[in-house]
Amino acid sequence: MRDHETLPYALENLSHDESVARARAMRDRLRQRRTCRYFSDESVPREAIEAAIEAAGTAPNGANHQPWHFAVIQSPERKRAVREAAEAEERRFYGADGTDPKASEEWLGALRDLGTDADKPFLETAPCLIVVFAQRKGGIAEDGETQNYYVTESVGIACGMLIATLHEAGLATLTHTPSPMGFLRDICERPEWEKPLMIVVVGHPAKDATVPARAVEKKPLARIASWL
Ligand code: IYR
Repeated sequence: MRDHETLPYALENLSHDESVARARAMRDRLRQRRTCRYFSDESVPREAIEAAIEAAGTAPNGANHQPWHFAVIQSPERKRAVREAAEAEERRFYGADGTDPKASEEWLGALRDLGTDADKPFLETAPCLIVVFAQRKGGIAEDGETQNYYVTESVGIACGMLIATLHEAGLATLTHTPSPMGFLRDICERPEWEKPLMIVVVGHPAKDATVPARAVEKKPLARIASWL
């Protein structure tokens, strides 16, 4: 019994051939995406960022509470503040502050051929940092009181759609997750019931940007899917 207001389910009806072609075309474009760790300072169009955030805002989510907020940082002062706080955490993570690393030997080993370290100059060089917040509470009214549901799952999916749309717009991205990252709440002036989930760094690759060879190796379909 549908006792709620409804609208017709509207979806383009494609032939099987067209469906396969569209899926493959999308796959092939997404295959071009590379996490970027070397950004230029070239600007990005604000309208592209806005559209990508609107795309992220269509993500499936718990009870349609849309439990996300995207804080777009462009000011050099706030970017510097993010960099300083993030690098302080990363120095503890890598043991670059002269103390024992917070990361295990195994974790540091897993990162070795990705070439990451505690220096995060891209947090200042890139034109735009999108700090993604998960609203633990707030409901649709964002009042900080009503319960939200499947918050991490919802915001994780939204981040995927954000990144895919930015890639489609020809922009390079990097997901960055300093830990802990509560400092982002203060820098972005967000309420205490919001939890920063990740920073999506957005811009253009530096002229001499490289990617680690290992990063382009993707597991084949047979290893990531099973048919039952
Ligand atoms: N947050 C650290 C470490 C790091 C962890 C993973 I897992 C990566 O895939 C990459 C980096 C850093 O940003 O350097």
